[in-house]
Amino acid sequence: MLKRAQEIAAVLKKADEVHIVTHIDADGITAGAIAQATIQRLGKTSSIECVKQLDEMVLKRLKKEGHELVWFTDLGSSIADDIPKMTMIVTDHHMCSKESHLRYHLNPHLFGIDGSFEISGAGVTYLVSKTIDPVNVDLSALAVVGACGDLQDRRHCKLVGMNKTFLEDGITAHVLECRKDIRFFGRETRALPRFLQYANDPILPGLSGREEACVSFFEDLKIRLDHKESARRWIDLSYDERKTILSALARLLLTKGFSAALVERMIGEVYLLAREEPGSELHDAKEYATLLNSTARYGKHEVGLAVCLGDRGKSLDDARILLQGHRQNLVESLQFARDETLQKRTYVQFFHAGEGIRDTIIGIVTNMMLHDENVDKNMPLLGFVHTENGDVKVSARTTQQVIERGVDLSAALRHAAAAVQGVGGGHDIAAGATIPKGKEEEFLVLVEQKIRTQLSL
Ligand SMILES: [Mn+2]
Repeated sequence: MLKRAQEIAAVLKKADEVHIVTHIDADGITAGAIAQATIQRLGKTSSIECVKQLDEMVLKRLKKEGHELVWFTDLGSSIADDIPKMTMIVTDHHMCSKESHLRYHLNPHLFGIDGSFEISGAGVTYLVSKTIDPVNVDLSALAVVGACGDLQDRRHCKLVGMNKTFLEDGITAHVLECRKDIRFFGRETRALPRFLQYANDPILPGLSGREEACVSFFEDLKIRLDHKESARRWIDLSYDERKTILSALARLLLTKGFSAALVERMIGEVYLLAREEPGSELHDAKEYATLLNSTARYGKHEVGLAVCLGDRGKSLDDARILLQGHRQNLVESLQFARDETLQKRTYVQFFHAGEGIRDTIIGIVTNMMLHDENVDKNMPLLGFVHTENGDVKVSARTTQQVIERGVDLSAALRHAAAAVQGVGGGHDIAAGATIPKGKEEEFLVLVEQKIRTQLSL
């Protein structure tokens, strides 16, 4: 992998101008920002764009625009062949076939490394950046934000593999800190009741999704929710208060029959951006990733990119406003998904949101739905939604326990989508596809066939 990174570094150093094409999620934005900072530091000109997916239309347009060099980050591994007269570099981590015809293609799967939890798109891009100039180690902070955005810490409740190396780079460069703490989202910014209400890994029986129950939970423990009229957050609590809460949560889970292993998932490594202000949306890597998601998924990728590249003025203000909107949208979309009847089949369960949910957040909503109390954790969940250009977007999510039985959603969706003239792929635990409208039933049958085969192997 390092050798390939060096080859790519050499190509980038020789170029005069680089056009970057990246994905619209947090990992994509951080990957794009790492690429852009790297090119800028080389004193070269760069331009950047974010796309929802890389299809023939985008490739055709890029070819027509006549770029000397295009650097694809967090996507591109699906490109079949090099395009004459346009040098293409790909730093991606999505599942891909080992026989790639692309010349400058860096993807962990080509080297037997798992791209779903050992390295993200931002990480692969950072590897090239660090190879170009060791001074770029400060960008490791963005690589860790990207990895957290892609939930790469989920399997082991901490970052492992190459991600861990990047974390160490960041600690050495004083841009990252690592702590052992509760893993729920919003340690730094969420008021305590909301902090528990939205916890989903593990879900908290009786508390997840119920604000009033969460308020009484804290009251019963004699934990004050406010201090001088401002809401207290997890980071405002004393050591003893945290201990009291954690033991109460552990008791709750154990009495409801959860395994000790699941209870332990509450605690893990959390990653802090040492140069950011504590209590801000940028201090915790997961919260940073969510802030970025709320820019690009609403067509404002330039805001997220500017924040990654250091703008703490107007762009950060704009990003915060977008985050508010994103939160509101998620709450409404999740409610919409809950109101849709969940349909259970033999090997999968699904809901079809029609026009009710934005296609850019269907993945997040499907993931939130999967952790809902009435959703079966033993089979994959698929969310369908109509896209602006008349197709259907599918997001599939499942749990670790299903993966361990041999299910690979990436392979299943890629196979089923291709059979109905669509495209699909992603990771074993989280995958997506775009298919023509009206092909949903045919697609579901094919996905189920594939999953049945995977389970029997
Ligand atoms: Mn990614």
